[in-house]
Amino acid sequence: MPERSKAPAPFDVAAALRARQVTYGSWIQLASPGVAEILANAGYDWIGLDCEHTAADIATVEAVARAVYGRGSSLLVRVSRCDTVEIRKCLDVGAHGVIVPLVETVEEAERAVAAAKYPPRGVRGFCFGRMNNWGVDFDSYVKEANDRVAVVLMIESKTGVENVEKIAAVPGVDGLFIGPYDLSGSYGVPGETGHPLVQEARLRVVEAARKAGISSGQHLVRSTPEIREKAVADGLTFICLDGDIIFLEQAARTTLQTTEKK
Ligand code: 3PY
Ligand code: MG
Repeated sequence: MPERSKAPAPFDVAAALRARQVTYGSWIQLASPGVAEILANAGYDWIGLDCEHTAADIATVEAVARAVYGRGSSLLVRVSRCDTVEIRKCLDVGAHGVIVPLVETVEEAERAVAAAKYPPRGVRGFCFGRMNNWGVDFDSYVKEANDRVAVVLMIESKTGVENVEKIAAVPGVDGLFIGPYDLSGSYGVPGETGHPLVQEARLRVVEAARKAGISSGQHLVRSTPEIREKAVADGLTFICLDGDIIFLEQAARTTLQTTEKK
């Protein structure tokens, strides 16, 4: 049987996180595979699909994984919670890594890592599935998955910040992702992401990641050139730029506002 040609490999986001290489991703909240295709075509290193605050479910993850496939970007899924089964299912339908919200303790960090890794490093179950080309690439996938699958943990509460040095040191954690909005709520200044308490917490996360030799990142929800430059200057390397709803809303509004109505 002739060998079918293979699609180009996705960006190795796990390696980039461990190398503390600056990468740029974007964010999907509209649960649309078409949006994923557009963002991947635009050249983002990785695409974050939000299943925590949106209608996206496991069928969406599979559809978006298919949309991203072969376009060079990797797909990270922000799961709805730190749950072994949810993490496993996202990886099995083709995500290249997970972003786990609201991690506050070493125990939660260890649970997230274990869910994403095959034994002996973790508890991920084996099967034939989308992630290994329906079993055709089972052996090579199993061999590489523990290093290729990215585990990013969100630090977005006071408790998480207080434990961040221990969380960052958990083997298998590739990056920490700051949640400025939830941090602001947790520090009693809801919505004030620029508040000194939030900024201090943010820099503590960056420093903990640096000391542990992993990346730290943040969703720059409405980014400007200054905000992007400051993020890199502050030591962030895993940078999420805007996202589908921001791009769409801004372009829709600007287009109409700059249209002369007759
Ligand atoms: C937060 O700011 O809480 C987030 O989760 C951003 O993605
Ligand atoms: Mg959050």
